[in-house]
Amino acid sequence: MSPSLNTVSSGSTKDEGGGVAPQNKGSWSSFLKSIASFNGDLSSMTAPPFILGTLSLTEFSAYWTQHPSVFVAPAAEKDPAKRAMLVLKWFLSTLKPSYSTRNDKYGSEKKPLNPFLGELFLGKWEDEAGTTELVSEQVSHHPPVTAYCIQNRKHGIKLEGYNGQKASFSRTIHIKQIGHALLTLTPPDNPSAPAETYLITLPNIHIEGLIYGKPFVELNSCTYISSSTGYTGKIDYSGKGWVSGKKNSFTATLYPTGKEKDILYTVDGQWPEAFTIREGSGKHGTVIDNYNSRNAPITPLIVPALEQQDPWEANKAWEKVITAITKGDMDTTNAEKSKIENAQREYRRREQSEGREWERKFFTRSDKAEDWWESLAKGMGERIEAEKTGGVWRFDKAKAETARRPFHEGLSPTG
Ligand code: HC3
Repeated sequence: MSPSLNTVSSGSTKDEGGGVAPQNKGSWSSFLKSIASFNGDLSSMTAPPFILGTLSLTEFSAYWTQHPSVFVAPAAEKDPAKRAMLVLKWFLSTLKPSYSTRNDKYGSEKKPLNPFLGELFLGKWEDEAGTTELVSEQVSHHPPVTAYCIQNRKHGIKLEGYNGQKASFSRTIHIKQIGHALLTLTPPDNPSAPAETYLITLPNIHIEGLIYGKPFVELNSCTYISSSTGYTGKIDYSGKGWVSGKKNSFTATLYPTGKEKDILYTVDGQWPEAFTIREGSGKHGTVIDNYNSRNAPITPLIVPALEQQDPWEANKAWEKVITAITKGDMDTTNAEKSKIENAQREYRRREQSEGREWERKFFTRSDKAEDWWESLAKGMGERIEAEKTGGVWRFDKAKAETARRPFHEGLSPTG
């Protein structure tokens, strides 16, 4: 049975001992040799059995909201600058769940399952923030792209986004994240005003500790959050250098867009541990919040029981593969994966010969981003690279209202 059925945080198989077990040392060095020339989609990275994870990338979308009350907090703040700061705080609080939950004690980051086109991951969180709903769908296979929408209707807040990854090797594995997230909220001081938006860029990643067989994620350079209310959050990531520095560190600043020197808030810390939010610039401003990433209460994601899941839902679709990986049974793992891959090839062949496309259940593609979206990106020196994600993927409310199980009647991921 999948270890990831009820909560995302209990998802991956952990190597509690840390490092590669003696019997796996040979296949680990073969893996390191094989990735030295690696370049491309994560799906083409072949990994030895003991580093195969049991979480699919569609499930990773849930890491955005392990703390629903932090997610909805901006919706209650009347001052726009403080609201932007709370959005920044929430984003920083998602870094530990996203990039180190699976890897808490020792470097043991595993290779996730590569979603197939049409794979769904649906769930919700219920807590003092009310109900927060999650929809995640694999919307493209070539290039691989996952889209998601997370919304809390009570607080009028919605996060939608899509992302793909491009991997390359140079001293270690580098992963470029392509895509964006967009947070939309209704300002509480003026509920009749148009919703405000925050465009969020995604950090690039490299893997540390490969040589020691203890892989963990480190984030690179910087990302931005640009708001329609005229504020920019800039997050600079850094790691442990040869001489100084601590792993998984960052410094973030919030300033009026275009005035990078007029810092309103500064945040610094280590994202898997803790961070401090101060007023103004540098280390001397008044502390207004200390956030402890380790103790922050996690609300478990509720996903339907396996028997109630549709064949296109991740846990159901990957059930046999997950069981086989958990048992270390590689023959069955490969046989069950092949069933999915072969059926997917057949679906694509048929669609091509019939001149139609796979039907996405919750998201719709457009060829380019709307102008206001491009202009938020431009303010951060970025561009919406629609050509790299098979288009721009937006949550489609009309589709979502009619989508229900069985999602693709008569069809299953294995054909
Ligand atoms: C790089 C990564 C796969 C991609 C994961 C992404 C970028 C997926 C989208 C989420 O929103 C955020 C996210 C978090 C973690 C990222 C994974 C960490 C490790 C994994 C590599 C492919 C694993 C490499 C295998 C090994 C054995 C070297 O660790």
